[in-house]
Amino acid sequence: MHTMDTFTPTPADRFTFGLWTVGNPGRDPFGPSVRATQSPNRIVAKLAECGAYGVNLHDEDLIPFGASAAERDRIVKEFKGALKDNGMVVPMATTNLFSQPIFKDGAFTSNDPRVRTFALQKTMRAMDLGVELGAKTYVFWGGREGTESDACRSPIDAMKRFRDAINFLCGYVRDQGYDLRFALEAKPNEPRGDIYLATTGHMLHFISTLDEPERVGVNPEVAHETMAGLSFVHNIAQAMEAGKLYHIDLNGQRIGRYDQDLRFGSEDLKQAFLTVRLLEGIPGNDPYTGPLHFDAHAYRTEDDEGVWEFAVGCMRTYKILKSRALAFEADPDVQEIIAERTDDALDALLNGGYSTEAAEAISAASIDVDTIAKKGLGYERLDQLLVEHMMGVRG
Ligand code: GCO
Ligand code: MN
Ligand code: MN
Repeated sequence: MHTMDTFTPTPADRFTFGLWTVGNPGRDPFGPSVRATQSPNRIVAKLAECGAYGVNLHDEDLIPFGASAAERDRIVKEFKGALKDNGMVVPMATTNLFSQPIFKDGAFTSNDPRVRTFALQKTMRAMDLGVELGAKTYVFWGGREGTESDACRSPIDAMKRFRDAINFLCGYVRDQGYDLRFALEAKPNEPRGDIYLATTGHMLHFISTLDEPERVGVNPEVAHETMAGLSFVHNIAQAMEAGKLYHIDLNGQRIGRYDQDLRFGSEDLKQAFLTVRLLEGIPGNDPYTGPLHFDAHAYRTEDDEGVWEFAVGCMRTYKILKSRALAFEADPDVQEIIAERTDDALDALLNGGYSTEAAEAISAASIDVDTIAKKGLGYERLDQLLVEHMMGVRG
């Protein structure tokens, strides 16, 4: 399909895809599937061929809803065989709490205790499955945890119910002795009119209210934060700084649209560049070292071949952006502009925390307001350098 070069993906790059991503048959609200349904075992083999490291799944991506215990065990056994034969791993698993009609008004936040019970039951079984396959991260995306008619429940009760569910499931993981962390994935809307805990920032605060906050982090998705009109880079930066970036969903999205889940880097290349730069720790921060998951799917125009072009494209673009970001950072012209201005006396004061003496010294400091205000910062040049590096005409 492709000739090998330095951007050819390899398992060492830690790229992963969901079974539901490359397995997406192109169904949308306006039309049916345009591609054949692929078996999970075929997806594993094809992803391995493309250079991916692992595959993630919802319970129902692998085990059909309502399957018998014997059927489940047979499927799991064969799937484990496919993973082994292809040298693939399952780093993350999750529960489908949105497809079955019982979840039409949410799962953990439903008004009906029977629905909430069923959601916990399904999630505990899905966790058992994920752990059996080797998953270390468990994602919670509240697909239908939201409303159209907001008078149906108090949004305050929804918060409490969601918290109760996550606390309960942390308890289950402890009780079972599972080595499993949770990653909460926010989305502002779709399929509900409004989904609770709409952004990564909301999730970060919610985590601080849990019984076991250390077990729980976030799984930000490019498309979701972009739908909310936010900077993905700023959102993941806050999560990274808080030590909470437990997983990531990379894809492409245009602002103001439905959840497009496009190939990584296919939209807003500059945001993708800055995302890779930060994840890789290129500006000097601690890098993200977890799996690099693409939660995206091929255009509906594509056949099977196009699906694998899409998968390889996500991974190649990540690697190309990484190499471009390294070149950008190494450019002396760039460094000259972003070099931090230092002042030993002021830095000592600013970094020393509050004291009566510091307050007096800061009050007494003489700052040349006019000179500072008059000087341009060179960010036009910086941004043009970024664009030129990104486009490969420099460095
Ligand atoms: C979406 C979501 C999902 C989740 C997945 C794992 O908008 O459909 O991004 O793809 O990531 O369900 O929780
Ligand atoms: Mn999405
Ligand atoms: Mn996602």
